[in-house]
Amino acid sequence: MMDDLFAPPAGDEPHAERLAAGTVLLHGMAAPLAATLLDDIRAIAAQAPFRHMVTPGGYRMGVATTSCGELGWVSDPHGYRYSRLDPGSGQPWPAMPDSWRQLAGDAAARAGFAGFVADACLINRYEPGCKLSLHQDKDERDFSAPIVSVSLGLPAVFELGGLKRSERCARLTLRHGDILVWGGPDRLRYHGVLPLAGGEHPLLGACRINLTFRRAG
Ligand SMILES: O=C(O)CCC(=O)C(=O)O
Repeated sequence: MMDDLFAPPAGDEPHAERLAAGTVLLHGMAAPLAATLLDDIRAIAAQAPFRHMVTPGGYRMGVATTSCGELGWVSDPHGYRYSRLDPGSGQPWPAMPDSWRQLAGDAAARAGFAGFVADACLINRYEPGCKLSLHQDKDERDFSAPIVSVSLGLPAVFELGGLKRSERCARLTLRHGDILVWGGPDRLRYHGVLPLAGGEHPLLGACRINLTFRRAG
């Protein structure tokens, strides 16, 4: 892992906080790019609108999702999986902006995972009250690549558990511009998001958007 990780941030370097052997929180790293990310999200959602997917158990998800990249995450009564086509339109998912792939690769490298090239980005939109239950990200083909998760808008309380659902969760607040990276020994940690508290973010209003970059295929 990187020796300089705990050094005070120099210049524009984000402050990196190691939370576990393979988990690093990059405070505010995406904040300078937020306006561009939001423009891109609007363009992606114009092609592939946010929707509330249905879980294999038949529940409508409270979090609204869309995707970009070669693969998009989908859920329906047949299960969770990645698909090259948006089931809503039958068309390929919108391309992932190069700047997004770069940001995710830079964040992964800062966290000690050099060479990360995302092929999927799940875009989650939370409104106050929305939560994401504790789960593992295990629909990807290869677990050697980390997960890179960018938070925008209202703050959220993220639960970081262990490799078993029963393990106690740590709680951390993810704020606008934060990037959380987990991989290596932490790649299959359970995680989730507590119900989003109300509020008004200057850029996003009463909403939080999370971009989750993965190497899925
Ligand atoms: O919104 C978040 O911070 C986490 C998203 C997540 O866990 C997921 O998409 O699997």
